[in-house]
Amino acid sequence: GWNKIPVAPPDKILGISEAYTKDSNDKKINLGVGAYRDNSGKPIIFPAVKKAEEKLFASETEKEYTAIVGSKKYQQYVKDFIFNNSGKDANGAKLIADNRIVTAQTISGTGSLNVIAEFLARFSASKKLLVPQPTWANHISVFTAAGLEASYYTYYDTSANGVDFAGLKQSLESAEDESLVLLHACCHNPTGMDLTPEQWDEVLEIVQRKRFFPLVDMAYQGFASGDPYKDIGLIRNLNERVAANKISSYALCQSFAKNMGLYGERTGSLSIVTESAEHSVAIESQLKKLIRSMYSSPPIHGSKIVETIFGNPELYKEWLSNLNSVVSRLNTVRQKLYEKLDKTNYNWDHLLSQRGMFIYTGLSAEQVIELREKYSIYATENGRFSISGVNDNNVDYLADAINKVVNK
Ligand code: PLP
Ligand code: TYF
Repeated sequence: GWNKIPVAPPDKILGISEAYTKDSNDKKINLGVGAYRDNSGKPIIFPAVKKAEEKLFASETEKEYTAIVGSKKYQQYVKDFIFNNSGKDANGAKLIADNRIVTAQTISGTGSLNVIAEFLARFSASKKLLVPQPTWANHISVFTAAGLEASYYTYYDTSANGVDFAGLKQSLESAEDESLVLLHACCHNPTGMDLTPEQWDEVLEIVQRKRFFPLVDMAYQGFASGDPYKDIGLIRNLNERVAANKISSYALCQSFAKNMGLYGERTGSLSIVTESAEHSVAIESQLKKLIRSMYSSPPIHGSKIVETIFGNPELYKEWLSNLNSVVSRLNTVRQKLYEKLDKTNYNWDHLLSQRGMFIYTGLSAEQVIELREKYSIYATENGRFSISGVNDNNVDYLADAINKVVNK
């Protein structure tokens, strides 16, 4: 009977928001979930998105289902955006022209990860997936639910607050050939620490030699540099290797949640770069079969916003500028917090090398709990702080609390 169902623990990230909501302290700060807040602490709608919605409201005459893999228009815009780098990636452009990229609109990034996980569980010879230590906790949940076996490769050195590149290479070298390997395209979640282009090149040499299947997760395109086209170095490098027949195929899970602020619209994509146009036909047919039984077809409002923005040069420019402002504020806040932190007993330099929505403080779980219990500052116990929750009104309170907890 149902009375035997155990209570599942709350999600580690979303559980933080629930606890925050219940706190009555008016100084409380939510640094849990990675969702953008402006300088007054409020969520925003990108002005370009609002304008696209106005256009849609005026012109839409139906709410029919879209195709199982989304509209052709959406797929083309996404392919051009990511793989052709809007005309600047000749290798990617050729892959598109040769019908070697299958793209499906998915239920945001998480939905994309689910579809590829189910696909790999059915069709990949290897079920072994290597993920960075640490990674987004939901990666493990999604992949293991689909029946893949996730194991960690070294990524971060917590004592040095930086990437452990020697350890990373060594652990990839010692993994089984032909494994699946998850790579964060930029703004690694939770650490905010990315590899340099030279380091990516070394990693892809190993990936290539060991015939790993790269699975790229790109949830923060644009948040590393402020320009989405500058954040796809990994993809350009992969395309170059695919064009040279050194890597045969790879997959990319992408999301417009953060870089267009479409969070709840659940708008993203899955792309599989294939070995040939014939493979593409078979792979797309299998994706359709999978998606049909999972959720039949994706939601249309978010993808129409994307189509409207990409199809209108003015809105498109405005979107890029909206995104740039968001990223600038995050960088300003990062800098301000850094300046207010006491460096006598703790070196905070790593904050300045981290990019994206998070700072990975290096604080212990005990220190995070103390911040929560004494100061009503909410963050996940791995010491990841979502810095969009920081603003001019609370940065002093936050820095002061951290200084007290660190120096006690
Ligand atoms: N992957 C990573 C690393 C993320 O941090 C997120 C969201 O925070 C996602 C994927 C997917 O997010 P969404 O499903 O909202 O697109
Ligand atoms: O903060 C994070 O890392 C994410 C954010 O449906 C998130 O977990 C929240 C809800 C969701 C997808 C991602």
